[in-house]
Amino acid sequence: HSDAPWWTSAVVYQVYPRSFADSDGDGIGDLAGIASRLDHLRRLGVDVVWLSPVYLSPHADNGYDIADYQAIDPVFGTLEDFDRLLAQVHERGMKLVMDLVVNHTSDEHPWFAQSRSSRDNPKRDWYWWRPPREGFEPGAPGAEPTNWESLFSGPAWTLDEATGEYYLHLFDRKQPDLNWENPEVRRAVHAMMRWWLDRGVDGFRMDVINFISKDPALPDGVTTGTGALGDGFPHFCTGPRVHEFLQEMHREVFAGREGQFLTVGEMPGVTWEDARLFTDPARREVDMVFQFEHVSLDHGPGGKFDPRPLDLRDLKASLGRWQTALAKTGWNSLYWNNHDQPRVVSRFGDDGRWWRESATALATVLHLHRGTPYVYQGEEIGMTNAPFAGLADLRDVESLNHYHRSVAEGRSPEDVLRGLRAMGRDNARTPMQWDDTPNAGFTSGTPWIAVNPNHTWLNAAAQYDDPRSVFRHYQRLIRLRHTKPVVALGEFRMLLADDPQVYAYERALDGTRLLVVANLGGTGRTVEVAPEWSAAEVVLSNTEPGKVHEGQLALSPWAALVLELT
Ligand code: TEU
Repeated sequence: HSDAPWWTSAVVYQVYPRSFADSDGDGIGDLAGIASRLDHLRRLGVDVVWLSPVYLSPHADNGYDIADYQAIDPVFGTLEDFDRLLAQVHERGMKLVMDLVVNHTSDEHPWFAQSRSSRDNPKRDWYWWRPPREGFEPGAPGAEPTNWESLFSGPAWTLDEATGEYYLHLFDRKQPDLNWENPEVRRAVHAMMRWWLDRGVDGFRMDVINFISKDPALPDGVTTGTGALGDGFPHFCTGPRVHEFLQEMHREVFAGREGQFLTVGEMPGVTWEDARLFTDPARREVDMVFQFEHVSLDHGPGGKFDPRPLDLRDLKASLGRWQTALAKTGWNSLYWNNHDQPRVVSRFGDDGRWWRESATALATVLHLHRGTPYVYQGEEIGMTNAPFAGLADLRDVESLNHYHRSVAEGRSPEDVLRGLRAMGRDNARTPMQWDDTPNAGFTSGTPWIAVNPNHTWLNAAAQYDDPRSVFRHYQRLIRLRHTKPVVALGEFRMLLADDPQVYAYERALDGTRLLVVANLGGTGRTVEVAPEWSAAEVVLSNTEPGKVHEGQLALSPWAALVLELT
């Protein structure tokens, strides 16, 4: 298996710089703070650090709105700080991957400032400008060029009074979409990427990269109900030229360079059929993608802020389908959490009585699939959702836009808040809990978003030396991937697909077999397993492991174990 790419046995750790570690007491995390905590990552054993955006930004969307791709935002430090951090990451044998946010820029990027300045500015065509809908005055209700709804609520078009035209923004109005049809735009992006690779970075996580090719006809989307906005998704998700654009990027940026890079495309709405194309090595597009199917299964009829309980059978069917689809061609990435998702132990686990057991059981299930696992900061210590009391505690533009629009439409504030508490992105963005001091060791100042009060007992310092801790369990899972080829490369076979409480599967490679069994519920369960497993070795367990006896295995609440047969 020596020809398998290095990232098949690697684990990636995502740092959300704003909330990781603050070195200067301004309440916002920074590059020097990250540098001061690299030993935590070494201890955990991860191979790659992915940094969410640290570029110059007005922070309308916490850095996913970039005003200069080649400058570090002063709130995070300087380019010298960045170079120092990169060197320190490399000294510890890890790689550093940057976030690449090129579907859109900030409206404060000089490119957009020029583009909006006049209809005949040379950069006008770098963004999507359109006149009002035929027969409508600029600014009149319904005058937007298409009926698309923004992913952050409201119309996806904003009128710019100066020239009387609208610009497209799939996200916030401060995030105008770049026009990838224009080859100058693509060349500027490629040059910027080469500049970062020349500095020594090891790859890119590409933000909503399957949105960069829009159907240039810009058709209206389907609406549900009168006066409702339309669904533009079919017209910008995995659009007509996206594969061409990614192949071109690969040629222009990566071809002929020494190095062991990692590219991962974030792709909301991507299907496994498309994912196989995106990650087929022969096509030279990206190494792997972030898909969204498994984190949409608990969305209710009203969307993500109207959650419903997860049916474990749906999760198994979904993740199992992706395992099968990318078994021969392509590669999966594996994640429960990132800066956009609520905390998994609160979402699919039990952050009360079975906190430790459910955090470790969920980790076990995820990490032993075939694919590259991603750990989001705080997940490795079992951080939970935050007890947001009200609107004043929230910071996220998606949540705030959703709140204001829903309340304006007549929904009760308490009802809207309930959805935000369960699903809002701020749950993932509270400061990293290093220790039990007043600000959890995150800052000496006032944190930009409140620290979760449970940091008094839930923190990294309390877990390093406790062999049963969530942290130590993640450490063991990462080591298993590094040391056992069957974890990285073995074939995957789902077991007990119809069981609503137990997640079980087998991995196999060259005569080595692993059995992963997890009880994802708060009651004890007994499951049937093939009798040969009674002779197997327990390689990992989050509780006192049961034994296979006459083909039966007893599992306590949230018990997870891994057996190996050679
Ligand atoms: O997110 C893309 C995305 O579609 C969602 O995950 C998004 O966070 C939202 O919750 C949809 O309901 C990426 C980034 O990860 C996110 O932080 C940015 O806000 C977004 O793109 C725009 O750059």
